[in-house]
Amino acid sequence: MSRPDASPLYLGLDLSTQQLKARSTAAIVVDSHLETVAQAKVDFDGDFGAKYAVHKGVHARASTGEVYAPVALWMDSLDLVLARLAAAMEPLPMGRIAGVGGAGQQHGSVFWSARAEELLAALDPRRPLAEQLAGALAHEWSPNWQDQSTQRECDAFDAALGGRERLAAVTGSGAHHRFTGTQIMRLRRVLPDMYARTVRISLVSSWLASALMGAIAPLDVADVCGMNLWDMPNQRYSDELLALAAGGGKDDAEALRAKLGEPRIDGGGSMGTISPYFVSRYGFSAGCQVVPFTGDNPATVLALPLRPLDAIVSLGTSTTFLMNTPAYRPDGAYHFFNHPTTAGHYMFMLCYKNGGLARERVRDALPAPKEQGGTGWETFNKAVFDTPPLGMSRPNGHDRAKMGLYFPLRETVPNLRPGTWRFTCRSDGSDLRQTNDGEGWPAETDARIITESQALSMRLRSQNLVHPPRTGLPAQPRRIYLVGGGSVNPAIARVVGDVLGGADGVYKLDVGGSACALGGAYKALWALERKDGETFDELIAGRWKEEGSVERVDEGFRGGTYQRYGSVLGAFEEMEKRLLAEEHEEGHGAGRT
Ligand code: XUL
Repeated sequence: MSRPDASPLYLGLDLSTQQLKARSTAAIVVDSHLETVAQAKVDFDGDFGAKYAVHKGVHARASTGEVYAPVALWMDSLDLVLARLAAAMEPLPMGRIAGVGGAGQQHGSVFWSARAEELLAALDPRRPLAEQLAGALAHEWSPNWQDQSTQRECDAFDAALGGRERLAAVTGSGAHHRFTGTQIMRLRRVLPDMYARTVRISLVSSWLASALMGAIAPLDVADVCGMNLWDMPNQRYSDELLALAAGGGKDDAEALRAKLGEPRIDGGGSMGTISPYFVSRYGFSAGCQVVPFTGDNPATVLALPLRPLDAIVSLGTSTTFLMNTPAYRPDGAYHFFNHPTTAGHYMFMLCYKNGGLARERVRDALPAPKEQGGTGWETFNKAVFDTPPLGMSRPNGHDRAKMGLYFPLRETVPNLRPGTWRFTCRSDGSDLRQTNDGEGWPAETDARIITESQALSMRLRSQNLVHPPRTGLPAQPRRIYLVGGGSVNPAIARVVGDVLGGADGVYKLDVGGSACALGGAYKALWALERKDGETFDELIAGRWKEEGSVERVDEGFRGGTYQRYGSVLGAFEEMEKRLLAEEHEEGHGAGRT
């Protein structure tokens, strides 16, 4: 009789609002060879919409800009996703799961009461979490990353150290509505009793780890950087910023430091074993380890062996550009976080508001083909392929390069009001001019220009982080991985390759439902199986099978074309500067996202 397989399995959980379509909790179990053996999912609206009256997993209050989620919904989701997972694992026992890792939406926070530790430690496996942990919360809501209620606090944060760029130099980001420091500062102002009752504050990632451990888990090394409170160059909380969020005084700052607790600097290893609640209720083994959980974006860079010089472009409703880099070059328009696993490395992130939605608007404005009722992506893609780079039919003649900004929503990168602007310049980037309304170009040209301009913005902001991948090549990423809804679009893949290059090509990353849950599972594997000094990338690269995980969708770097875009990069930056200056003069530059 053959002995049952007892080799270890690793579970990754994701609690976020940004999964491809669903706002959900996802669970993925992998084996030591990175093969997925089981998956389960809970949909916040579909499974709990009636009980919690949430829309896309949250409540929104238009009058204040607040967006927040009921923490009890996450407790119910955790119970349900594990029940579904245990069923999906059959006939494999949950007891083979050696480690749990995972991800939570960034910036969101949970405010614990004085009874938290006691209630977490005494969970009764016969009753659901939500029934037992209500008293563990000082605030039943968690501010969500889509919240916009903290303008006043953002202004204070940006001013605190002598300007937004200085704040970015210290914390890796300028002030943002969603960042936890500004959220804590506001909640202290509007709910002072709640703040006073709060004994500990978790981020969503450490909240999830806490629930699983039955004890409050430390904040994670990458996620702690999404608060505007962590001093990146010195790798400690900023005393000034703690004091600002906490109410001014030194004692207030110390009280907030105690509520947050010191983060765990090692992204690997174990934080402790899983709580007996999950052992009795779902069949986990008592020795199952909980590893540090991280933010959903940091977890995404762990869904594959992402080397320095590789980039991920996530093409959803919004666009996110992620890189693993040893360089720290902060700027008020983007983000640097500590890398979730590799000390001395950073995760660079650009977060655009206007991505897929803006492209859809351009698509819908295209003349509809006669045989169809409306315009689809085929029409958009044909227009992209039929239009030459920068819309220049005769690049060496008198044709001018075309570029534009298409922002249905107020953008963060750069911080510019909604609008559509079209510009042209000479092929060497000189003589930049705005086209007047009505004398622009045909709608078909917009399809190419919006796609290029979105990529040009990413190239502009990442240019100082890349170097030549091989002698003889210009500085550029080595590989570019596309994820999200837009990653299946061949025209976007082509333009990404044209503009951003990618010496080893452009790839579509196919990680199933949740890149973050997968990243969490890989992180658990690395955290528990790493040898002395073995990095995440080394361990995962050794076991990763490209086949089935990625598909090459474009050759990437094309000599000549790549340089042509390089020639107009300065003009692109100048276009943004002019529009920012215009907005400043008109005096409506107050918004921020
Ligand atoms: C990143 C951000 C979002 C959330 C989504 O700064 O706010 O991507 O992490 O869950």
